[in-house]
Amino acid sequence: MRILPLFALVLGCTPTAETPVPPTPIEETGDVPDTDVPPPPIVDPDSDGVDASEDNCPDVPNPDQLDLDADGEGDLCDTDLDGDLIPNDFDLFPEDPDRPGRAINELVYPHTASELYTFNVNDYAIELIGAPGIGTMTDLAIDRYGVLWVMTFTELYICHPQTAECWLRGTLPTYGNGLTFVPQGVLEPDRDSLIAIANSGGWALVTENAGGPVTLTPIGGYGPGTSSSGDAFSIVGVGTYAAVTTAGVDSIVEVNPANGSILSTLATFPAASIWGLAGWQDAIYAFSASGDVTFFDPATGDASVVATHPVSWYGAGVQTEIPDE
Ligand SMILES: [Ca+2]
Ligand SMILES: [Ca+2]
Ligand SMILES: [Ca+2]
Ligand SMILES: [Ca+2]
Repeated sequence: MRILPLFALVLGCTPTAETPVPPTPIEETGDVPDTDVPPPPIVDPDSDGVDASEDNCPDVPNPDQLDLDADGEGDLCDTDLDGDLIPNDFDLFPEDPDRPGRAINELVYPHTASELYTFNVNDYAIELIGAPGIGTMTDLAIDRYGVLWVMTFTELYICHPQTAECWLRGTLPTYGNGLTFVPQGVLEPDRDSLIAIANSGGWALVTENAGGPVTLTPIGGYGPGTSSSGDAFSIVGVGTYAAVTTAGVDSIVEVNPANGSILSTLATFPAASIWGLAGWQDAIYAFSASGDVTFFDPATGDASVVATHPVSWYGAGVQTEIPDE
């Protein structure tokens, strides 16, 4: 009868019970347990205290990491600070994404003496942007980033392509009749070049001087006997074309963008005064003093009036590069 309690006692000491584990002796080999390894030193080539893997300007010291447009490129190394797709060097307001505004794809920009318009290359719709109130506008030009420049008889402006707000850039030493950009690489390696065209047909490179009188450097022109009818345009991959007057008749010519010399005559318009010229892929649009817009195909020579507006067109402009978007 004493066997059962003993059996119970034996069961209470089964191997399932916890048994104390003696501490592992620290080996005296000099090894340090993994949990005590210090973090590796940060990689910081510009020494601004921010690890290169997280530094929004890895090569420029910018401990504040400021990033105005939140595009992951810090302000000190972002070539387009405000993210409006106009690089800082060409952005009159490099910290304002809403100014100076960009031309919209598939629109060209005709104007009258006082009003800016858009002309849609797909449906030929004409829309009024507004009246800048800067005096008589003789022509406009648009660079590859979509920045729109306007020339009056006496001054040069940048104007917003959606609001018609304008900002003075300089005064003109002489009267100009036409304005265009020619693409970068033609006259200047790293920028589109602004060209003013005189009534006589002379071409001059426009250089700004901090808001003062701009410098006009003659580079060529249409040649003897041919004057400017009012405009020219140049698009990468499309060509450089001008509206000229010879013996009282207006024509569209292809010109050398480096000096304005005439390469060939594409069409003559005995009955029209072509004061504005713009284009798009496989298309030239002539804006006349009568308000007509004539489509001209430089490959086939076909021409037809595609729109008319009750105004007198004074000029037109289109950017130097057709966007991919
Ligand atoms: Ca940095
Ligand atoms: Ca940025
Ligand atoms: Ca910008
Ligand atoms: Ca801007």
